[in-house]
Parts: sequence; structure tokens; C-alpha cells
Amino acid sequence: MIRLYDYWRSSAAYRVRIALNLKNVSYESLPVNIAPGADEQREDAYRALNAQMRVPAIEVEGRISGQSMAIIEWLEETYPEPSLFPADPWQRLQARAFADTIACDIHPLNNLSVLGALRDQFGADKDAVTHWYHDWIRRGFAALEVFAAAQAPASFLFGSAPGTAEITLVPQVANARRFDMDLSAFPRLVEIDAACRELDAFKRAAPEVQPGAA
Ligand SMILES: N[C@@H](CCC(=O)N[C@@H](CS)C(=O)NCC(=O)O)C(=O)O
Repeated sequence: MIRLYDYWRSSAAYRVRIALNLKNVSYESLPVNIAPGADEQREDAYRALNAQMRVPAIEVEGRISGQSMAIIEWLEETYPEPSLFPADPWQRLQARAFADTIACDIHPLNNLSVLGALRDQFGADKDAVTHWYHDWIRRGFAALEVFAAAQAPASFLFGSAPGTAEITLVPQVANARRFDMDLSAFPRLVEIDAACRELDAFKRAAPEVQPGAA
């Protein structure tokens, strides 16, 4: 049984929950409360499991690893069907590039600890933090919207099933909405997000249905 160190509001953990559900792999969710004030990720017990002190991490047969995108690649290699990647190598590159725009270029800049450093070390107030948060999403989504709009019309980015691109997109759209961002400049991304959230695998992974969701 896979154990997932999880937090309902973590968008990186949300990616892994979607991937596990799309693969029909059952798992046990072990909540780690990373909310400011609780900070369980920094407690000794969790730090001993994951020195990076972030979620998600998975535990499989006593071995533990963090990093959502690496976990998704491991899931793909361990449970090849259904694949989370397009069959064509160029499209696989494009799907990974789409996912990396979110996982490498947007999400790290908007992480809890980065927002905390902006407030505590650089004196940013709530408006400045929100401006920062929206700005990095806007830059990444602007490029992703161009890509998405140029794809053949279909429910998902690479045809009839969602994969790694949608697995990163939906949690990032949820983050944008949580910070009240206007998404009207990204109609195709909003459409794909809506199509994904109709699917059971995405519904069961949604933050609001996780244990501990407020
Ligand atoms: N690149 C990592 C990012 C993980 C990450 O930043 N997780 C956030 C929650 S979405 C976290 O645990 N933050 C805790 C903190 O910043 O102290 C991944 O994809 O797994």
C-alpha cells in the first residue's frame, strides 16, 4: 500500500492524488498540517522522513521520497496503464514542458515559505504578496494559454484523456482562484480545468474533499 504524506490544500500533493486516482492505485493519505502556525512539516517526526520538510512524499515498502513530479514519473513507470503521457515523443515533450512551466516556473515562487519570506524578510504587506502571487501565475499562464489555444480542439490538451499537463494545471488553477485571481484572459485553460473537474479521479483528489479540509 502506498502511503501519501499529504495536505488538503497543497497543490503539489493534489497533483499526486490526481495521478494516483487516474492510475486507479489505492493509497493511504497521511495528513501533514503545513498551515502557518501548525507547521507540522518542520517537526522532527516529519523532518526525519523528508529532510526537505515539504509535502507531498510517498512511502512505499518502507522507502520514502518527496517531489511530486518525480513521484508521478515513478507512478508511470510502475503502473504504465493508463499512461499519463501522450504516445508521440514530441507530444510527450510538450506535455512535460507544459507541466514544468507550472511545477518549475510558477509554483516554487508562490510556495508558502516564499510568501512567508516576502512578508517577514522583505516587509511585503498582503496586497504586495497577492500582487506577487498573481504576477507569477499570469506570466506562466499567458504562455500556457497560447499553447493550449493552438492545440487541436479536444476536451484535453493532448486528446481524449488528461495526463501530466492537466495534473499540474488543475491544482494551479485552484491556487489562482484561492487568491481571487481573474482568469478571464485564459479561457482555454479554464475550459480544460472545468472538463477535468468533471472526472471522478479529479473529484476525489479535490482539496475540499480531503480529510481536514476547512
Ligand atoms: N517541488 C515540490 C514542491 C513541494 C512544495 O513546495 N510543497 C509545499 C505545499 S504545495 C510545502 O510543503 N510547503 C511547505 C513550506 O513551504 O514550508 C513538489 O513538487 O513536490
